[in-house]
Amino acid sequence: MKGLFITFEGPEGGGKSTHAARLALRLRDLGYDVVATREPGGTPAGEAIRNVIQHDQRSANLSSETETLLFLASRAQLVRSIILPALKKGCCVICDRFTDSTIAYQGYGRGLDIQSLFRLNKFATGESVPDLTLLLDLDVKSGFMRLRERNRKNNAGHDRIERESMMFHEKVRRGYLKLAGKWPRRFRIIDAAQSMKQVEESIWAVVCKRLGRLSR
Ligand code: Z5A
Repeated sequence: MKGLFITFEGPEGGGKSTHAARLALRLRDLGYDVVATREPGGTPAGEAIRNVIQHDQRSANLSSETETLLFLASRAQLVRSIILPALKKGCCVICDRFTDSTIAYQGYGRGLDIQSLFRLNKFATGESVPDLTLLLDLDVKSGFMRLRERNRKNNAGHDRIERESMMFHEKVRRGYLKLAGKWPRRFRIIDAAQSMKQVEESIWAVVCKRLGRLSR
């Protein structure tokens, strides 16, 4: 594939959305063709699924298996209609969450069988794997403090998964760190407790090393 596929991952409030957007801007300023997207969502069907998972009252009692399949349905559509076509054209694709979220949240967090989730991820993505995964790592308490502050400013509440226990989110964070240990070439851990500027520069330093094959 000609393009470059970068994913942002990590526990709540680490700054994924903020830094995915900043990275996209910075690359576009240099003339790179960038497609920025997110999970769940990124397509009309995916955004509808996002709403069902996060905010629809009827999803209050979703089983973990149902929740997993909804995330995978959103992903399957996103890969085929946005990610693969953009990579084939030689774009840089930046995705806010991807396959590792399913392993961290539904696997390590909810306790579903991790090998089955790897197989389901393969089915959903046709085996497209990110070239680089930036894990914005932050302790759970600090992440939730940031989210509370953001939600207060936006007058928003916590969504269904954000309302899970601290223990759940601790398991998710540990799960991510295990994944980063398993694929050290693909993952880069970014200390998200640093200032906004320091995080941005840490990300930039990592990304610059991977831009070689991308044309402007
Ligand atoms: N999920 C899943 O379970 N399984 C899956 O397969 C997939 C997803 C794909 C998606 O939620 C939920 O779906 C997510 C996982 C689950 N669940 N939870 N809980 P989402 O898309 O709505 O949100 P998120 O992906 O979890 O991101 P977030 O919690 O909204 O946070 P963030 O994107 O990492 O952070 P942010 O919005 O960029 O920053 C948060 C605030 O902190 C904001 O006010 C920033 O200005 C501030 N910030 C950011 N960086 C800094 C620094 N360095 N210093 C100070 N303040 C900062």
